[in-house]
Amino acid sequence: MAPSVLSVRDDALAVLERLGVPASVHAQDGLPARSPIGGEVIATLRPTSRDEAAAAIGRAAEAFAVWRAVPAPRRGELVRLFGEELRAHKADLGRLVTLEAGKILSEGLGEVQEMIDICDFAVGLSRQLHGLTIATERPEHRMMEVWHPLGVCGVISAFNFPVAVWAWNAALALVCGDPVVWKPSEKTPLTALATHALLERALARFGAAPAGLAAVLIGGRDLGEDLVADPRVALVSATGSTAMGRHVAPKLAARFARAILELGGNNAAIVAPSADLDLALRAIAFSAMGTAGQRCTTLRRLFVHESVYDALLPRLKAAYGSVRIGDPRDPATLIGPLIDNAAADGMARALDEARAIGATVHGGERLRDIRGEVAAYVRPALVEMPEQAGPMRRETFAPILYVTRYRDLDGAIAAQNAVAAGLSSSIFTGDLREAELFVSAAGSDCGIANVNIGPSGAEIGGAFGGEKETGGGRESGSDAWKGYMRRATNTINYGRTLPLAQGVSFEV
Ligand code: UN1
Repeated sequence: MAPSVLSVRDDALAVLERLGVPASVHAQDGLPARSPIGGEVIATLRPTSRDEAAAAIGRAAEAFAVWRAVPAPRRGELVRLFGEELRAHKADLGRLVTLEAGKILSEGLGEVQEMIDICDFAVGLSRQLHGLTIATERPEHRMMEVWHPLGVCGVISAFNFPVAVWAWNAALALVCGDPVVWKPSEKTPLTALATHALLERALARFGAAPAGLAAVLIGGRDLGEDLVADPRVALVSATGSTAMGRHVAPKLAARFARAILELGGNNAAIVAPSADLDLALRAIAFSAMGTAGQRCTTLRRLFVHESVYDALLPRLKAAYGSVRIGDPRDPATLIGPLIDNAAADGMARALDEARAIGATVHGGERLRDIRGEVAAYVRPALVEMPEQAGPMRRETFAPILYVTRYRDLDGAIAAQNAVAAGLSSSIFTGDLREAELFVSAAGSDCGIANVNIGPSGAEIGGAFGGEKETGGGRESGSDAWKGYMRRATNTINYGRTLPLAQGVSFEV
């Protein structure tokens, strides 16, 4: 389908129809769903009322009583069918991600691939929700732990990964026996509805799932607040800003609900003297400029050893000056629009602040000739900083890469760790000692620490998340599934005596 033939709106409406999103979502006055490509309204959606949200949570709680008793491998079958739907509709859903979130086509498709991958992972996991058998100190006893479904899982997701991050949570939650109630970003409701429509197809093919097992709430912040406050929601997995996490975490803690928080990142890379500069250049370009700098894992700070600074910087500047920016539907484009004007304004403010403390800014200008005032296209900014200070110390959700020189690696690692967030990090080096130091306990303090690849683009097989103000939650691979289940320790006495632990004697 040639991008020039259809308007963004017609393109999106055709995709929505093919994906089976019911026409009833289109309302006269309601929430506008906009495309960042040209700022146009694609559809107007009827928001979910708070009563409807409460009812959806109630249905999910009822579904839990049924779903938790379905054998886990059977639950995996539902996720397998959902993965099949995603495979069959990858092109359409990927395109909708491009149209609604502004990602370039290959990243839109990549997002759906990430959903497929987590479904595959979860299907395998559905036969591996293992507990331990533990040596007991008492004769004729056996001690073991069992993992049980936890309850209704609320998912609050952000615009930048409008569907993949939900899938990381939902695929695991569903095999773990938990219903899922989803509050997507109000900036990306259409991809959420399309994903939900595909899940409904899988549910119909599965046949035996309880009604209310999965729901999507379309609307603003109040619906997220309701998920956080509702005692029937056992776990809330929330992705977004640290400010959002600071608001949500105490509310969940107050009712002892579980939280999985994936908040801000201020991710760094270190380029050491022995780095392969060709490789580092490509990794930096993708990590810092890809997705228009709007990934949680985007590279935002670069520490370059003084011996290679003058070799690397001109090449980086050339890459920043020549990267193709424009309509993300054009296969030649590498950088699409920012999500909205507010994002472009935030970027401009951060660059002004950097200039005021002596930085040299390359690029970073608003490109008003691409789609005028409504769409927010910018040239990514490469900012040479005299030292780590000012806006370099915080996350601005835009393509800004702050660069500074370093002399010794310990100092660079300390500087890397000296910010509030702790999501992702990397080092480019050919020196084994440097690489090992970086990934050691004395090295990067982030949840993700890479060697010779950039900080963004994590695979689903690893646990995803970070420390400090990133929130400490883990999603996706490894044993992140344990966050969606409750652990019971069982001790079973198959003898005829009652030995007490710790040698206590209590004869009555
Ligand atoms: C996010 O930016 O919210 O590592 C998630 C990555 C992706 C996920 C990012 N797999 O960049």
